[in-house]
Amino acid sequence: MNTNWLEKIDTIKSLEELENLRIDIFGKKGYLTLEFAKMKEVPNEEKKEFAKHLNEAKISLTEALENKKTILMVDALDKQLKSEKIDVTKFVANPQIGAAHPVQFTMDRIITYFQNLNFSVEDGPLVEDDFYNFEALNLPAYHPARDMQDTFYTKDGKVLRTHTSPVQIRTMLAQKPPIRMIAPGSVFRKDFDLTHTPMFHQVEGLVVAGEGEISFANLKYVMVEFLKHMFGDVEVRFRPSFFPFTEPSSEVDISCVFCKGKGCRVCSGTGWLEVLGCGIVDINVFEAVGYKNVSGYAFGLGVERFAMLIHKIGDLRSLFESDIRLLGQFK
Ligand code: 2U9
Repeated sequence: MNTNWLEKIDTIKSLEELENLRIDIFGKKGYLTLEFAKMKEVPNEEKKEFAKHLNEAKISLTEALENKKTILMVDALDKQLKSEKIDVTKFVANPQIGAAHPVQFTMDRIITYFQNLNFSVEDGPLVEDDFYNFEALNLPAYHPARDMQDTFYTKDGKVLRTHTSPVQIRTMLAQKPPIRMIAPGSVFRKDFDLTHTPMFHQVEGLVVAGEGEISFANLKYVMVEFLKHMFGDVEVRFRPSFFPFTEPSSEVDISCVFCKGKGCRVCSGTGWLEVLGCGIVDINVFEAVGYKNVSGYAFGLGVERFAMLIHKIGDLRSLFESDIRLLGQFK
């Protein structure tokens, strides 16, 4: 009978069949279970021989089942490996080539421009302390920009940075003037409509040198050259404005890239597009970081807006949809 079971194990072709056969032998009503149950009917003088015989059968059948299981599992793995084999050297006629996302492309162009002027590229945390994001930037408590409606606060009183300016504060605290830096990165504001997304990208810049060494003329020259680098042959104009961290401050427009300044839907008929803000760093900001006898300028811009004007993209939301039909156009 033992050899009979061993032969059966030998012919098994699948793990499922093998399991059924194991139950036929070792299960509740299996062959060996029933044989062991017969023990009590065996006369005492034969019991020893009977038990020895059954135990040997148990050992050899267990072993045979285990061996067969290993063989079948190795076979199955072998088959799987063969069916999933990939030829990594195979020539593919039409490979899909990726491209930089328009926001990344624009960001890189901006960063390269300032690196060539010897600006360092700095970064910092996205979750900030009130001091770096507001207080040190001349935005004291109860300033409207701190409103819960505009700013994402965490439960423990931190903020998702609303601009990259905290990086300039951290850099000033860690280094000594002269400083010539940009801070590119993502920022967060509670704003969601046709022209705003709750996360967007900024590049801000800061230059600090000794007292009387930095003038608005320096700022103006660098901004005009930068905008010509980004948008080609455009007119640039400065309008007086206000920011808490700069004084005097200015908003900067370029002649409309769509109508060349004639007036169209995009520029609301004005012929001008606002592209950045800038100014001479407010004395209160320098005081907050303990800088004395210095002068400096700063600027800030939204990268998505630049990307839309450079690539003539009409809808801000298309920059956030990862639609391959849009991305495919920027190879
Ligand atoms: C320090 C001192 C001054 C950064 C500046 C702007 C003007 C500005 C906006 C442009 C479009 C933000 O993305 S946007 O909405 N930014 O107009 N930013 S001056 O001034 C600083 C920053 C840091 C220590």
